[in-house]
Amino acid sequence: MDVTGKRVSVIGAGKSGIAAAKLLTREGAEVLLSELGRIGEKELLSLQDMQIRFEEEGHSGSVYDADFCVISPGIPPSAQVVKTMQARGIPLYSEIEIASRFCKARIIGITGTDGKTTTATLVHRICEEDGRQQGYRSYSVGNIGVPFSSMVSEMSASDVAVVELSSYQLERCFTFRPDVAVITNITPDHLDRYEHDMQRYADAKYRIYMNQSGSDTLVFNSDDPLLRAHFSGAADRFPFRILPFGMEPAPERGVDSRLVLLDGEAIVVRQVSGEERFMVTSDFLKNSFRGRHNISNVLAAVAAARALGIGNEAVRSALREFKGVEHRQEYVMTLNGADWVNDSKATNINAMRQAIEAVPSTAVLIAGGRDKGNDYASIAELVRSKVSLLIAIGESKAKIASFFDGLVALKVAASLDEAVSFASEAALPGQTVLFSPGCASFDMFKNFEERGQRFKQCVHRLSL
Ligand code: UMA
Repeated sequence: MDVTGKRVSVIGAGKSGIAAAKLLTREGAEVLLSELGRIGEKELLSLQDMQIRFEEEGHSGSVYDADFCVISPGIPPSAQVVKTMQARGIPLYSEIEIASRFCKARIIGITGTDGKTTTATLVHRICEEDGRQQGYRSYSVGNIGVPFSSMVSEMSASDVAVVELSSYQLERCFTFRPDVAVITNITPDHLDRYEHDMQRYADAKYRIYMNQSGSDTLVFNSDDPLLRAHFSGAADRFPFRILPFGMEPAPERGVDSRLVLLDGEAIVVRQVSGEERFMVTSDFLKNSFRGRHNISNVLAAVAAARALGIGNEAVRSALREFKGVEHRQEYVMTLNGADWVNDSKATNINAMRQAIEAVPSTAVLIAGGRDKGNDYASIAELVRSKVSLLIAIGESKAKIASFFDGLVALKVAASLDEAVSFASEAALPGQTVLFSPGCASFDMFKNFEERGQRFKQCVHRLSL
């Protein structure tokens, strides 16, 4: 992509906007970075250093004086600035689209409602292991927290970019074409952004494969009913290779040629030359990395590694070493015989369900935060059977308390600190204290990372 002399407006000076502004400036574009709020001091200095034009506290009319615009993922299509850009016919691109146009490396794109960060991290570790032997580097970028644009200039053709992708980031991708695309699952989330239309949310995710062809591979979870239906009979309909994985017994018809599957405790890779028993789950499951959903994430990563042609030893070694991802069912410590688990990343009901299911015995559950239109009916029975005490926090505490009243023992806490102290009084040896909010963090914290850190601090304080 030649952007020399092009006038580009970058809207939003969060992580991705700043990274895109810097990349485009280095590539010769005339950038205006425009932010509705304030830009941090450190970021301001780095922009000044590179002589990047910026504005704060609102988008002026100058943003429309552009050949194209890069929009940050957190800015919804309903934002006035987006509507005006569209009305004026100014092309809008996502930061991922821009980065990918400068990317020489092979791209592994990973999306899905849940499990994408864990799967992306697994794939990245496998590639790192393989890259050490084969002489290439692996980069972990995208929704995971490091903007693709910030690293793309370092990458060479033999490297691998493992890009975690949210639906927001895929919305304004047009030529983005991963060599390997992975979809972990699609369940209701972020529906406020998609006018409560599940199909629109799924369609944003499906953009991951829209430019794939011949030599590219799509890996998908055939246990997911929506994905199974979508890719049913896919071989004839899509111009790329399809590689399903799954834990449930393969259905008689439809997508049943699973290539990576679970047979009892064994991961099996099925191919033309026969079936290969690859590993058993006890080789990689451990206190810090457990639960059926994580077996599913491993299957996705094994399938992606196959698609990349990575040898078995690198995959086995990376999986054996893997200790999970921070804030995703992260084991914190054992106190008086009870395990404390930080699952702050669980911002929807599906993630919360997976965390409760992964608890080996019973749980004291701390949940709540900013509600995203949660319907608790689907986990009511699970909570009744596995949770001995539910402690509700945050903006949604009244909603949670009223839904679960009479179903399970309940407490309402004024803060996360208070919830932790209630939990420590109630937890019995052998139980798990699970912090799995099922809600967004923005009612009380900057983000889920800050929320998880706070939880861990509170738990560590208990041990002093
Ligand atoms: N803003 C405007 N004008 C507006 C509205 C907002 O200027 O009309 C400004 C905001 O004040 C803010 C910026 O635009 O400064 C928007 O930034 P952003 O929300 O897009 O955040 P970034 O810092 O660029 O981080 C983004 C992702 N954030 C979101 O998608 C909300 C990060 O994912 C990602 O790690 C990062 O890019 C690097 O790729 C976070 C996330 O919460 C983890 N993702 C969601 C999720 O996982 O559920 C999708």
